[in-house]
Parts: sequence; C-alpha cells; structure tokens
Amino acid sequence: MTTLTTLSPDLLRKMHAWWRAANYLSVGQIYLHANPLLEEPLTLAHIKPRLLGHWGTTPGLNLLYVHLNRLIREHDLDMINIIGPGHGGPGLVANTYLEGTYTETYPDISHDRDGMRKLFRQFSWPGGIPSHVAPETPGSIHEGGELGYSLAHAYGAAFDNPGLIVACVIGDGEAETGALAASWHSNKFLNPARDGAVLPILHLNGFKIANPTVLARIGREDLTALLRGYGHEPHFVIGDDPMAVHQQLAQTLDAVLAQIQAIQTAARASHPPSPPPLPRWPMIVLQTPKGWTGPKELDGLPVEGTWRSHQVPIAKFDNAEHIRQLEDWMRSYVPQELFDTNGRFRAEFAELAPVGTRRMGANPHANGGALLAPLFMPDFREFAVPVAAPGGTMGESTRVLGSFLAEVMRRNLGSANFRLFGPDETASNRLGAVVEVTGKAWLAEIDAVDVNLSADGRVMEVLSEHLCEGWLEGYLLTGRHGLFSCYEAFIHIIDSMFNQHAKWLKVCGQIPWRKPIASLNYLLTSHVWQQDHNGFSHQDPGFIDVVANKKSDVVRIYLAPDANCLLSIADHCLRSRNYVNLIIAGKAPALQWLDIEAAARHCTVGAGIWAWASNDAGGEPDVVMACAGDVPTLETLAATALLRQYVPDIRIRVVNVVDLMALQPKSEHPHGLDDDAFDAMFTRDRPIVFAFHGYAGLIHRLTYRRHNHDNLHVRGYKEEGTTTTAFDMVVLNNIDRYQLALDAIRRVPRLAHLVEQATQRYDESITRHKAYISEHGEDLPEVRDWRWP
Ligand SMILES: Cc1ncc(C[n+]2csc(CCOP(=O)(O)OP(=O)(O)O)c2C)c(N)n1
Repeated sequence: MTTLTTLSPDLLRKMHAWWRAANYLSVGQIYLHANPLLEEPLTLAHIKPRLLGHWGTTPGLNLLYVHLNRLIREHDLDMINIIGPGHGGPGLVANTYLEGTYTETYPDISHDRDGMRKLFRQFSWPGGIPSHVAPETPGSIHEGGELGYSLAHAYGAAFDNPGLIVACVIGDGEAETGALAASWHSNKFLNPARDGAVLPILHLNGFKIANPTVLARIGREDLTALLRGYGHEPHFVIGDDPMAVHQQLAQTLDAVLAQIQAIQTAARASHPPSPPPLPRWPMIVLQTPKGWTGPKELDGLPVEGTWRSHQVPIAKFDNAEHIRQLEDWMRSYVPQELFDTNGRFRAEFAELAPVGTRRMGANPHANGGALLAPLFMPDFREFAVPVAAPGGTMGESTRVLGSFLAEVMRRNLGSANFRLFGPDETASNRLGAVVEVTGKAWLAEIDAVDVNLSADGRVMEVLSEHLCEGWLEGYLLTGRHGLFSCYEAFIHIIDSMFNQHAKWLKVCGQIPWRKPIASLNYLLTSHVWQQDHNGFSHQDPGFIDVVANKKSDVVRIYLAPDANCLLSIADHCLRSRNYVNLIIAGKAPALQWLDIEAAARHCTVGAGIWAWASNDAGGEPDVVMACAGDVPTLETLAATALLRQYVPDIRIRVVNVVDLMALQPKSEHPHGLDDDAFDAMFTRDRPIVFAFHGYAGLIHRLTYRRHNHDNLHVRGYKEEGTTTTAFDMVVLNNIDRYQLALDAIRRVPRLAHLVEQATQRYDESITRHKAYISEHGEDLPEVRDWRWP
C-alpha cells in the first residue's frame, strides 16, 4: 500500500524556489546578455539582438527536474533523464547549473554574477552553445533536435542496466511521430529482472509550434485507453496552480516509483514467476500549461497555455511596453530571493540537489564511454571459410558472420553488454547462429508455434527499424556494444536517425569530457542484387550515399567481397569507437575469393590489386577492372575471364575496393589512399571500368580529384529491377559481365577494331540470356555454373 507523500511546507517552498530559479535562468538565457540579476532596470541594451530558443516546454521540464531530484535524493536512485522536447535546452542547462554539474564541467560558467552573465550570453550565441539539449549538455544522451526518438533511446539505456531508472519526457507533439508511436511497444522487450526501468512522462502541454496536439484533444478516456492498450498504467497530474501541482506530482512520483520497485522486486525474487508476467509499467501524464509562468498575454492575445508560447513569447522590443513585460516576467520569479547578491544560488535551495554522481548531470550512464568495457572477442580467423584457390569454394557471407557473432555473444553473456538488433530479419539475414546462444527478447504472450523467444534473449527483433536504431543508439550511448542488421532497402527508414547520431558523434569528438563509445554498426544484407522472394521495392542501395555525406571522422563504409573479408571487417568494427560503420554483404551462396590471411591484409589496406586475377604482370595494364561489392566483384571477375577469351593478349588489372573511403583523397578521409598509392593501383592514364554495388555517382564524387578521373567509367545500380533472376538484375542495370567486358574493349584504344564484333557478341549474349530465363525461369547454366578459370 502506497502512502501518499505530502511535501512539507519547507520542502515545498524550497522546491518551488528551485523551479523559479530554473525558470528564471531559462528566460535569462533566451533573452539577456547583460544585467543577469536585474540589478538595474531592464533596457534594450541588456537584451540579445537575436532571440532564439524555446520557452513553451521549458517550465514543465524544469518542474520535472526538481521533482526527480527529490525522488533521487529520498530513494538514492540511479537515474538519468531523457528529454524528448529537447528544444527546451535552456531548462536542462539551468538545472545542471543549479545542481553544480554545469560549472564542474565548464568552470568558466561560475556561480556568481559573471558566471551567470556568461551562462545567459553563451546560449544560442555565436561560439556559444546550441539552443537544444545537445552533446554539450551534461547528463544528456539525447539530442533534442529531431523529435521522436526519446522513448526508444530511454529503453536502449535501460536494457542491461538493472539499477537504472530512465525518466523520459515525451512531448505530446513528439508523440505524433511514427518513431515515438512505435516506441510504446518497447515495454514488451524490457525484462524487469535483468533490465532497468523506464518512466515515460507524457508532457501534455497541449500544443506544438502552431497547432494543438492530437493527444491533448482526444479526451482523457481515450487517452487512458490508448496508453493502457500500450501496456502502461497512466497517472495523470493535471493543473495550473503550482502549489497543487507540486503536491500532486510528488505524490504521483512516489506512487509510480513504488510500482516500479514492486515490479522489479517480484521479477527479481529468488523464485520469480515463470514465465515472467508482462508487467503493466506505470507512466505519468503531466498536463500543465505550455509556457507556464510566462506572459499571460501579449498585445491582447493569450500566450501562456497556448501555442504562442512555443518559442520566444515576447519577440519584438520596438516598444517599451514589451521591455517592461519581460522585466515583470523575470522579476515575477523574485531572483533576489533565489540568488545572493553575488549571484550565487542560495545554499538552502542548492542543497536539494542530489550528491555526486547521483546528480543527473553527472550520472556516468549519460557519458557511456566512461563505463565502456571492450568486448571479449574470439579470433575471427577461427571462423574462416577455407579458400584453397580463389573461387574454389562457395559460402554464404552472413551465415559465416553469424557463427562469429554467436561466439562474440557467448563470450560476452557474462558482461551483458552486447545485443543484436533487427526488424524481424535475423534468421532471414542468416545470422541465426546467434539465436542458438541467446533467445530473442520477448515478454508478451508466447504460443506453442513460437521459437526462441525468451525474456532473457539478447537478440532484439521488432518490426520497426526506428526501434532497432533507437534502442541500439541508447544502448551504445550508455556504454555498451551492438550491431543492427537490416535489409538494405529499408534501412532508409532510419536515414534521419543515422544523421542525428552521426552529428552527435561529430560534436562529441570535440568535447573532451565525452568519452568514446562503441561504434554504431550496420550490417546491410538482402541487398539490391540479391532479391529472391522480393523485387523492385526491396532494391535500393542508397543508404551508402546518405552515410557518405557525413564527416570523414565519423563514417566508414565497407563492402565485403566475400565471407572472409566480412569476418575481418566485422572484427574491426566491433573493436572500433565513435564511428558509424556501414557494412554491406550478401547472404546468398557465393564464390569465395580470399583466404583469411589475404582477406585480413586486403581489408587492412582497404583496396588492392588482386594479382591472381590480373595478368598485367606488374606492368601497365590495358584496362583496370575495378569493383566494390560482392556481386559487382563476381561480375568483374567473370568479365575479366571473358575478356581473356575474347582478346588473348589483353593486359588486365583487377582492383577490389572493400573500404569505400579509400577512394577519397587522404585530405578528405583518414582512410583515403595517398595519391601515389592510388595511382599505383588505378594508373594515371589507363581506362578504369568500375562496377559498383550502389549508385554510380558516388564513385565519381569520391574520386573526382584523382589523376585518372576522366578515365573512370562507373556502372552501378540505376533503378532497374523487378522480381527476376540474380543475373537478370545485373543485366537490367548494365553491370553484367558481358557489358563490363564490352566496356573494356570500347575503352582500350588499341582494341578499337574489335568493338563492332564485341558489340555484336554482347547483343547475342543478352538475347540468349533473356530467352533462356524467359523459358526456364532461372539463369543460363554458363552463368549459374561459372567458376573462376
Ligand atoms: C521530427 C521533427 N519534426 C518537426 C520538428 C519541428 N518542431 C520543433 S518543436 C515542434 C513542436 C513540438 O511539440 P511537443 O513535442 O509537444 O513539444 P512542446 O510542446 O513541449 O514544445 C516541432 C513540430 C522537429 N523538431 N522534429
């Protein structure tokens, strides 16, 4: 039985003072660059020339912060705070300043008048800090710019952190996003025995930028039904009278904490129920006015409690009345009661903050690199496919990788810091070996037909790329490791999440106190060239382009030509830090080219001449046949073999690129080959026929500064496709062996006399191919059974 807390008058007074102080500092950050304590009457000279920031959500965030602090102190909680409406950045900066972590992190922002002036001035100021909750904000693992990801991040942080409670403020506007709407399902994947807890707090302040929010206008009954349908027990805190809301919120927080603890205690008992029941986790709906305590109205129009308070409620100071209104607003918090004459937060209020790393701005989970332990890694060579001669063995790259990942999983079960994420595709992507080591996490109902579902599983399968990405990001940001495997075409669903994470990493690289975290690893398979059951909708290699847009110090792109290269790449990526590693590899049975030592050497350099496939004998070739990606590599090698038949004296060099960034100049990317090495591979003046896994334009973009760029002829995917044979896919996109061989003959000047004959032969080959697949429904035997000679 929960006893209702009533805040004592003294505690209520102090908590209210903290809230006023946080609100004061938030308004100060948005508006002022001087006169921080309002020691002089406010004038235009004290007000920033550009007013940037968001007030509307901020008082709610500030209210929650002081109340969560009370909970942490009274129960010695290990808690972090994720802020969905992170545009309320000034609130988080204000609270971490009040609790002391901001000044410990940035000593220049001291607890005195001058420190407060700098605090105000730096906000949204050139060379200062961003307007949103950002990597610079102590205690944050969640950039508050793009809305939608807070709850997924919160669950990612809670997985395998049994002692942690993640409070997660969700904007009611944010709740309209697809990502957030899916995130409510996360509670079916959280095991109260081994994971921490998430406390969702829906901030129902009613409005977005210019509109009401859906959840604020469906009535309490439907909202309750919706949230219960998602498996939560909503607790409503509603009001606009601060004192009443303080009491209600304190009581509610105590009640929800008691429920969380009861769920965990039952699940962690010495004889826990089996199978564990799916708990109905509590959550809070905080319904308070948007822009609470701000101007009630401006120029005759209502502001507090409306969308007009979203950003900067008073935005124009061309009339004295507005300056007076801002001054009245700021003085309504009675700053002299809150700060002493030097600008220091008064001790009787400051003591409300938790102590040391219990402060949310100092919790190490929010600086995950500080907690990161490396994975125990097996030797990837032990999983190698034996390749006695190039092309002499068949193998399924991702299945081979699956065995390696299963061993990584096994070795790290004890440290509980490695998970695999995927949208229902782990088996389809042939990584199924992992499931033999650990189940697939699942706390909802289980039927007799289900396999490998378990409350303890470490494979996270949910048909939401948003959730896979968000959970993994939250998991990584709190100091753990993982990999996300996905169909290549549908990874685009999280393009924007990738963008945000890459931006986060870029900024963290410039913040010394942010410790390096494990890289975000993507394995894209079921790729454009290998669609068995699926067709055109599943054919899109464009994520490579999205990744290539990002800063060179953050992104890496690897195209595995075979299974052994994939092993070497995966080993490297799982050991790396602070990157986004994009790995692309096929899952279909395919010829294997390199033994494991050759693969490791090849992947270390990133690109190389395959001497065994070349016949230029170290001299100048007639043509360079280059390739990146497993299917383009196969077609290039087959084209090379054809060329040698067609033109016995042709000198061919085969170059394979595994690390796409090797193509860029070294000045652009640390993996870039230096110009001499590039020229030694691609020559300065010989034609290059380049078969690329993705869209051709990217190869040109990466190499346009290279000497031989004018001679570089790239073929890639050009949006032709359907449900057809594997070889027909490459034919449809003109990246097939017959086409590549023809290209080579066309590009080599001394072979000009052969072009007509070669063109005729090409046409015949394609006609034969089309007729055969149309008749037999599978590829020509000469294609299916082709082997490197
Ligand atoms: C994905 C995304 N779409 C649009 C925006 C632009 N935007 C910024 S704040 C906001 C309204 C947010 O409303 P809510 O989540 O309720 O936050 P609050 O009202 O507490 O400010 C919008 C649409 C955004 N930041 N992210």
